[in-house]
Amino acid sequence: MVVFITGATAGFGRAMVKKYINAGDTVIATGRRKSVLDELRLEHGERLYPLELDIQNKELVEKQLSALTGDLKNIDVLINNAGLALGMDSAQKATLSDWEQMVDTNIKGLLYCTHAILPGMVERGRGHIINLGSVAGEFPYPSGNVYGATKAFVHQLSLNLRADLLGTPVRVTCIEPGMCSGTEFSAVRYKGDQKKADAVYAGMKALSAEDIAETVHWVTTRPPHVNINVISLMPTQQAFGSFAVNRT
Ligand code: NDP
Ligand code: 8X3
Repeated sequence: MVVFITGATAGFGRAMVKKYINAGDTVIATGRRKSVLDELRLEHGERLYPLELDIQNKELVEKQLSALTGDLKNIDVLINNAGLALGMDSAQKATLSDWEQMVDTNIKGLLYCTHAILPGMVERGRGHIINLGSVAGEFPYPSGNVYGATKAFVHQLSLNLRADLLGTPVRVTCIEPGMCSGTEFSAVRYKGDQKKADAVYAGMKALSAEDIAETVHWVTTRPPHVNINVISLMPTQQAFGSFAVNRT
């Protein structure tokens, strides 16, 4: 299979690269950090095709995707994984540029990649799109505001793609994890404050990037007649709380 992974330079994406390469697949690994992509190429060899890509840039996504040649054009699996949370402020205190970057990456970037790759999947009569949502797209929490909303978009888009793709063999799955440590997610959210980032996972065993890679790989290796719509997964040590009440 040819597997196209956004956000392959860290966290889930990097673990997925390893999983698919070890399974014998060809991986197009994308991200903004060229130095990390070069490292990945050295580590994994010629079945790893590095592609420097900022998914917020519509023209660049279209250009890079249309420049793929040979077998690399025939993408079997698109993993829309790149994404981020920025800031942990309540909505009334949040920074507008943080909101914009989350929308531009988690929503618009995902759409640019999907728009560029999906028609070819339908034409070739095979393909699978994996979208990385989050439990934050289903369950609201304080300061989750725009991040959670972008992931709610990812959830609904995934289901709506299924509706449009009925009658084609192309499959769509939304993977919605809870807390996952060992990635750059919280350091990015806290803008480099590693102490705050580490505190998020203190005293509990979170999911790992390998857990997510394993899940994604399992989803994409089901027989062609099976479409897993949504998988929501959490650490055993994470669950739901009660409604908040402001008593006066
Ligand atoms: P990381 O921060 O470790 O990795 C994010 C990846 O996205 C990096 O490879 C980064 O690469 C890439 N990326 C960010 N912005 C862009 C951009 N504009 N263009 C291209 N690539 C970009 O995060 P995780 O691995 O933890 O998270 C992966 C996905 O899973 C995200 O969508 C996240 O929202 C979601 N998720 C994470 C959870 C968690 O607890 N960790 C839980 C639930 C969902 P580079 O900087 O090189 O561009
Ligand atoms: C990341 C999981 O719980 O930090 O999407 O929102 S959470």
